[in-house]
Amino acid sequence: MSEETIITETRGKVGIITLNRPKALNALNGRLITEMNAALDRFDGDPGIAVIILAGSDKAFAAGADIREMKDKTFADVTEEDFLRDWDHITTIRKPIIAAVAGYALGGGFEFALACDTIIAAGNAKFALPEVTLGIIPGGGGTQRLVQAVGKAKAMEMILTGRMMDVEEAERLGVVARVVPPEKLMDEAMAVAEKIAALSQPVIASAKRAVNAAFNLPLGEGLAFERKSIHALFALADQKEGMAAFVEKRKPVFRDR
Ligand code: DAK
Repeated sequence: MSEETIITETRGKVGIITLNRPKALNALNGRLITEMNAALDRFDGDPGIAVIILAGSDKAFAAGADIREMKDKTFADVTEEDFLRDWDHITTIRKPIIAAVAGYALGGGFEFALACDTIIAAGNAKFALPEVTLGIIPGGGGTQRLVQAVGKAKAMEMILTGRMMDVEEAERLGVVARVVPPEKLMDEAMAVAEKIAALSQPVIASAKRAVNAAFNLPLGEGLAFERKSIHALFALADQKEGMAAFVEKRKPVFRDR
C-alpha cells in the first residue's frame, strides 16, 4: 500500500512521520490512522531508529478527526465497527515519540499530541478540544489525558467550552515542553531527538515505561515498578560504561547492551 496521507523519512537514527492532508488541515481519516500506525510500527521495529518525530504542516498539526467521514455514522455504525478502534495504537510504541506541533492541534489532533511522549510547539500552535461544539465529546483520550496534563478545573473549562488555548498558555500549564519560532520547529525537535538517540536505547525504553507507569498505576505500585526497573539496568554493559566514563572523565560510548 503506497502512502497517501503521510510522508515518512529517516534522518540518522530519527524516523519522521509527517501528516499530509494539507487541503483538510490534516484531518484524521481512517486511512491516515492506518498509515500512521503502520509507519509507527515500522520505525518501532527498525533497530536503526531510536526516536520518532510526529509532525504536521506549518498551518496544522491536525484539525481533528475527519468530520466529513464521521458526520453520517449512526450509533449502530460506530458500535458495530468499533469506530476508530486502532486510535490508541500509538500508546503501544516502545520508542520515544516527539510531537512537533505547529498551527492547529484540535480535537483528535490535540489528543494525538497528548498521547506522544513530549510536545515541542511552534509559536503559532493552538490547542483545543472543540468536540462539544459538534455534538460529541472528546473520544481519543482527551477527557483523561488533558485532566492529567493540566488538572480538573482547566481541563473542564476547555472541554465544556471547546475554546482554543494559545501556545503561551500551553507552555505555562506544562502541556508543551518548549516553544520555538515556527521556522526552527523541526531543527529543535531533531536536536531533542538526536540527544535521546545518542543515549543507551534500553535505558531510554526503561525510562519511557517507568514514566508511563505513573499514568496507569497507583503510586506504591509505580514506585515498586521504578525500583525493579532501575535494578534491572545494572545488568546492562551501558550502565557500567556510563558510570566508568564519568569516573574516568571521558564521554561514554553506549552500545545498547
Ligand atoms: N475534518 C474534516 N475537514 C476539516 C477539518 C476536520 N476536522 N478541519 C478542517 N477541515 C477542512 C475544511 O472543511 C476545509 O475544507 P474545504 O471546505 O476547503 O474543502 C479545509 O479543511 C480548510 O478549513 P477551513 O476553511 O475551515 O480553514 P480556516 O483556516 O477557516 O479554519 C479551523 C481552520 C481549524 C479553525 C477550522 O477548519 C475548524 O474549526 N476545523 C474543525 C476543528 C474541529 O472541530 N476539530 C474536532 C473534530 S472532532 C474517536 C477518537 C477521536 C475522535 C472521535 C472519536 N474514537 C476513538 C472513537 C475525535 C474527534 C474530533 O477530533
